[in-house]
Amino acid sequence: MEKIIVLATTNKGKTREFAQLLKDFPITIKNLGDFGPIPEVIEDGQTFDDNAFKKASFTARVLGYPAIADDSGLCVEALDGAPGVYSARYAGENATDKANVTKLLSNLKGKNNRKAKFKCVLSIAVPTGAALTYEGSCEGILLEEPQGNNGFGYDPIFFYPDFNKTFAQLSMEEKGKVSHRGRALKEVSNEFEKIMEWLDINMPQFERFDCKGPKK
Ligand code: ITT
Repeated sequence: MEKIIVLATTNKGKTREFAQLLKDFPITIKNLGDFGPIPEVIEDGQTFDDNAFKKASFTARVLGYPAIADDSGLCVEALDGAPGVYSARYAGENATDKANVTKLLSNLKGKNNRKAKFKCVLSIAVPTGAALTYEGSCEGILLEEPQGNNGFGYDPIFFYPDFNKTFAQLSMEEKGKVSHRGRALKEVSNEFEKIMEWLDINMPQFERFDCKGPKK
Protein backbone atom coordinates (compact mmCIF):
# COMPACT_ATOMS: atom_id res chain seq x y z
CA MET A 1 0.00 0.00 0.00
CA GLU A 2 1.18 3.55 -0.73
CA LYS A 3 3.04 5.06 2.26
CA ILE A 4 2.10 8.65 3.05
CA ILE A 5 4.36 10.79 5.25
CA VAL A 6 3.57 14.39 6.13
CA LEU A 7 6.41 16.89 6.01
CA ALA A 8 5.83 18.97 9.15
CA THR A 9 7.36 22.31 8.21
CA THR A 10 6.11 25.76 7.29
CA ASN A 11 9.54 26.82 5.99
CA LYS A 12 9.49 27.11 2.17
CA GLY A 13 13.29 26.72 1.86
CA LYS A 14 13.22 23.44 3.78
CA THR A 15 10.19 22.23 1.80
CA ARG A 16 12.03 22.76 -1.52
CA GLU A 17 15.10 20.91 -0.25
CA PHE A 18 13.06 17.99 1.11
CA ALA A 19 11.20 17.66 -2.20
CA GLN A 20 14.56 17.37 -3.97
CA LEU A 21 16.22 15.09 -1.41
CA LEU A 22 13.24 12.72 -1.05
CA LYS A 23 12.30 12.54 -4.71
CA ASP A 24 13.58 8.99 -5.24
CA PHE A 25 12.11 7.58 -2.01
CA PRO A 26 9.13 5.23 -2.68
CA ILE A 27 6.78 7.26 -0.48
CA THR A 28 4.24 10.02 -1.03
CA ILE A 29 5.16 13.22 0.76
CA LYS A 30 2.30 15.49 1.77
CA ASN A 31 2.83 19.06 2.92
CA LEU A 32 0.94 20.85 5.67
CA GLY A 33 -0.71 22.92 2.92
CA ASP A 34 -2.43 19.74 1.65
CA PHE A 35 -4.58 19.76 4.80
CA GLY A 36 -6.86 22.34 6.36
CA PRO A 37 -5.32 24.72 8.90
CA ILE A 38 -3.97 22.90 11.95
CA PRO A 39 -2.96 24.41 15.31
CA GLU A 40 0.57 25.84 15.52
CA VAL A 41 3.23 23.83 17.36
CA ILE A 42 4.89 25.69 20.23
CA GLU A 43 8.64 25.32 19.66
CA ASP A 44 9.80 25.90 23.22
CA GLY A 45 12.35 23.09 23.45
CA GLN A 46 15.93 23.81 24.52
CA THR A 47 17.47 21.45 21.97
CA PHE A 48 17.04 20.59 18.28
CA ASP A 49 15.98 17.08 19.38
CA ASP A 50 13.18 18.40 21.60
CA ASN A 51 11.79 20.68 18.91
CA ALA A 52 12.04 18.16 16.08
CA PHE A 53 10.18 15.58 18.19
CA LYS A 54 7.52 18.12 19.19
CA LYS A 55 6.82 19.14 15.59
CA ALA A 56 6.74 15.57 14.23
CA SER A 57 4.66 14.00 17.00
CA PHE A 58 2.19 16.89 17.20
CA THR A 59 1.59 16.79 13.44
CA ALA A 60 1.25 12.99 13.40
CA ARG A 61 -1.28 13.14 16.24
CA VAL A 62 -3.36 15.90 14.68
CA LEU A 63 -3.41 14.47 11.14
CA GLY A 64 -3.29 10.71 11.83
CA TYR A 65 -0.40 10.12 9.41
CA PRO A 66 3.28 9.52 10.11
CA ALA A 67 5.13 12.85 10.04
CA ILE A 68 8.72 13.94 9.51
CA ALA A 69 9.99 17.21 11.01
CA ASP A 70 13.32 19.01 10.83
CA ASP A 71 14.66 21.25 13.54
CA SER A 72 17.82 22.94 12.43
CA GLY A 73 19.96 26.00 12.93
CA LEU A 74 23.36 27.59 12.87
CA CYS A 75 25.72 27.28 15.86
CA VAL A 76 28.51 29.89 15.91
CA GLU A 77 31.63 29.06 17.89
CA ALA A 78 32.52 32.65 18.86
CA LEU A 79 28.96 33.19 20.13
CA ASP A 80 28.90 30.10 22.35
CA GLY A 81 26.65 28.21 19.94
CA ALA A 82 24.14 31.03 19.26
CA PRO A 83 21.77 31.45 17.47
CA GLY A 84 21.27 27.62 17.71
CA VAL A 85 17.64 26.69 18.31
CA TYR A 86 16.74 30.39 17.98
CA SER A 87 18.12 30.64 14.42
CA ALA A 88 14.71 31.29 12.80
CA ARG A 89 13.86 34.12 15.22
CA TYR A 90 17.32 35.51 16.05
CA ALA A 91 16.29 39.06 15.11
CA GLY A 92 12.82 38.67 16.67
CA GLU A 93 9.57 36.77 16.20
CA ASN A 94 8.76 36.47 12.44
CA ALA A 95 12.14 37.97 11.51
CA THR A 96 13.14 37.77 7.83
CA ASP A 97 16.22 35.79 6.76
CA LYS A 98 17.87 39.10 5.88
CA ALA A 99 17.26 40.57 9.35
CA ASN A 100 18.69 37.43 11.00
CA VAL A 101 21.82 37.58 8.83
CA THR A 102 22.30 41.30 9.54
CA LYS A 103 22.03 40.73 13.29
CA LEU A 104 24.49 37.84 13.17
CA LEU A 105 27.05 39.82 11.15
CA SER A 106 26.74 42.71 13.57
CA ASN A 107 27.30 40.43 16.60
CA LEU A 108 30.36 38.97 14.87
CA LYS A 109 32.01 42.32 14.09
CA GLY A 110 35.64 42.28 15.15
CA LYS A 111 35.66 38.56 15.96
CA ASN A 112 38.46 36.55 14.35
CA ASN A 113 36.92 33.15 14.96
CA ARG A 114 34.34 32.78 12.14
CA LYS A 115 33.73 29.02 12.53
CA ALA A 116 30.12 27.85 12.43
CA LYS A 117 28.21 24.61 12.18
CA PHE A 118 24.77 23.94 10.71
CA LYS A 119 22.92 21.24 12.62
CA CYS A 120 19.80 19.32 11.65
CA VAL A 121 17.74 16.85 13.66
CA LEU A 122 15.04 14.89 11.86
CA SER A 123 12.25 13.25 13.79
CA ILE A 124 9.90 10.68 12.23
CA ALA A 125 6.86 10.17 14.44
CA VAL A 126 3.60 8.21 14.48
CA PRO A 127 0.33 9.40 16.09
CA THR A 128 0.90 7.35 19.27
CA GLY A 129 3.98 9.47 20.05
CA ALA A 130 6.79 7.03 19.25
CA ALA A 131 9.54 8.59 17.12
CA LEU A 132 12.87 7.92 15.43
CA THR A 133 15.66 10.51 15.31
CA TYR A 134 18.40 11.21 12.75
CA GLU A 135 21.07 13.93 12.76
CA GLY A 136 23.43 15.69 10.42
CA SER A 137 25.84 18.61 10.64
CA CYS A 138 28.11 20.63 8.38
CA GLU A 139 30.98 23.00 9.21
CA GLY A 140 31.87 26.24 7.48
CA ILE A 141 33.20 29.77 7.88
CA LEU A 142 31.05 32.89 8.18
CA LEU A 143 31.86 35.64 5.67
CA GLU A 144 31.57 39.36 6.41
CA GLU A 145 29.27 40.02 3.43
CA PRO A 146 26.50 37.86 1.95
CA GLN A 147 27.32 36.16 -1.39
CA GLY A 148 24.93 34.27 -3.69
CA ASN A 149 21.18 34.15 -4.18
CA ASN A 150 20.24 30.48 -3.80
CA GLY A 151 19.06 28.65 -0.69
CA PHE A 152 17.57 30.39 2.33
CA GLY A 153 18.33 31.50 5.90
CA TYR A 154 22.04 31.95 6.62
CA ASP A 155 23.19 30.35 3.33
CA PRO A 156 24.60 33.61 1.82
CA ILE A 157 27.18 33.99 4.62
CA PHE A 158 27.98 30.30 5.14
CA PHE A 159 31.19 29.64 3.18
CA TYR A 160 31.92 25.97 2.55
CA PRO A 161 35.71 25.65 2.03
CA ASP A 162 35.65 22.31 0.12
CA PHE A 163 33.56 23.93 -2.65
CA ASN A 164 35.11 27.41 -2.26
CA LYS A 165 31.58 28.86 -2.32
CA THR A 166 28.83 29.89 0.05
CA PHE A 167 25.79 27.62 0.34
CA ALA A 168 23.85 30.35 -1.51
CA GLN A 169 26.21 29.92 -4.49
CA LEU A 170 25.52 26.18 -4.76
CA SER A 171 22.70 24.47 -6.64
CA MET A 172 20.19 22.65 -4.45
CA GLU A 173 21.69 19.30 -5.56
CA GLU A 174 25.24 20.41 -4.61
CA LYS A 175 24.12 21.74 -1.24
CA GLY A 176 22.17 18.53 -0.52
CA LYS A 177 25.30 16.40 -0.92
CA VAL A 178 27.12 18.06 1.99
CA SER A 179 24.53 19.98 4.02
CA HIS A 180 23.36 19.10 7.54
CA ARG A 181 19.89 18.26 6.09
CA GLY A 182 21.34 16.21 3.24
CA ARG A 183 23.50 14.26 5.68
CA ALA A 184 20.61 13.58 8.08
CA LEU A 185 18.49 12.37 5.14
CA LYS A 186 21.34 10.15 3.98
CA GLU A 187 21.02 8.38 7.35
CA VAL A 188 17.28 8.02 6.73
CA SER A 189 18.00 6.60 3.29
CA ASN A 190 20.51 4.08 4.72
CA GLU A 191 17.88 2.84 7.18
CA PHE A 192 14.91 3.15 4.85
CA GLU A 193 13.70 -0.48 4.94
CA LYS A 194 13.91 -0.59 8.73
CA ILE A 195 12.01 2.69 9.02
CA MET A 196 9.22 1.36 6.79
CA GLU A 197 8.95 -1.77 8.97
CA TRP A 198 8.94 0.38 12.09
CA LEU A 199 6.09 2.46 10.65
CA ASP A 200 4.08 -0.69 9.84
CA ILE A 201 4.47 -1.94 13.40
CA ASN A 202 3.84 1.39 15.12
CA MET A 203 1.05 2.95 13.07
CA PRO A 204 -2.28 2.39 14.83
CA GLN A 205 -4.48 -0.07 12.89
CA PHE A 206 -7.99 1.23 12.39
CA GLU A 207 -10.76 -1.32 12.31
CA ARG A 208 -12.39 -1.44 8.90
CA PHE A 209 -16.05 -2.30 8.56
CA ASP A 210 -18.42 -2.87 5.75
CA CYS A 211 -21.30 -0.42 5.88
CA LYS A 212 -23.55 -1.92 3.25
CA GLY A 213 -26.21 -2.45 5.92
CA PRO A 214 -28.23 -5.55 6.79
CA LYS A 215 -29.31 -7.89 4.00
CA LYS A 216 -32.98 -7.56 3.10
P1 ITT B 1 9.58 24.95 10.74
O1 ITT B 1 9.72 24.91 12.23
O2 ITT B 1 8.17 25.17 10.30
O3 ITT B 1 10.22 23.76 10.07
P2 ITT B 1 11.49 27.11 10.94
O4 ITT B 1 12.18 27.99 9.95
O5 ITT B 1 10.87 27.80 12.14
O6 ITT B 1 10.39 26.24 10.17
P3 ITT B 1 13.51 25.92 12.62
O7 ITT B 1 12.89 26.33 13.90
O8 ITT B 1 14.10 24.55 12.50
O9 ITT B 1 12.49 26.01 11.41
O10 ITT B 1 14.63 27.01 12.28
C1 ITT B 1 15.52 26.79 11.25
C2 ITT B 1 16.29 28.06 10.95
O11 ITT B 1 17.69 27.78 10.90
C3 ITT B 1 15.91 28.58 9.56
O12 ITT B 1 14.82 29.46 9.63
C4 ITT B 1 17.22 29.24 9.11
O13 ITT B 1 17.33 30.51 9.67
C5 ITT B 1 18.28 28.34 9.77
N1 ITT B 1 18.63 27.24 8.84
C6 ITT B 1 18.34 25.90 8.99
N2 ITT B 1 18.77 25.20 7.94
C7 ITT B 1 19.33 26.08 7.10
C8 ITT B 1 19.93 25.96 5.83
O14 ITT B 1 20.01 24.79 5.19
N3 ITT B 1 20.41 27.07 5.27
C9 ITT B 1 20.34 28.26 5.89
N4 ITT B 1 19.76 28.47 7.07
C10 ITT B 1 19.25 27.38 7.68
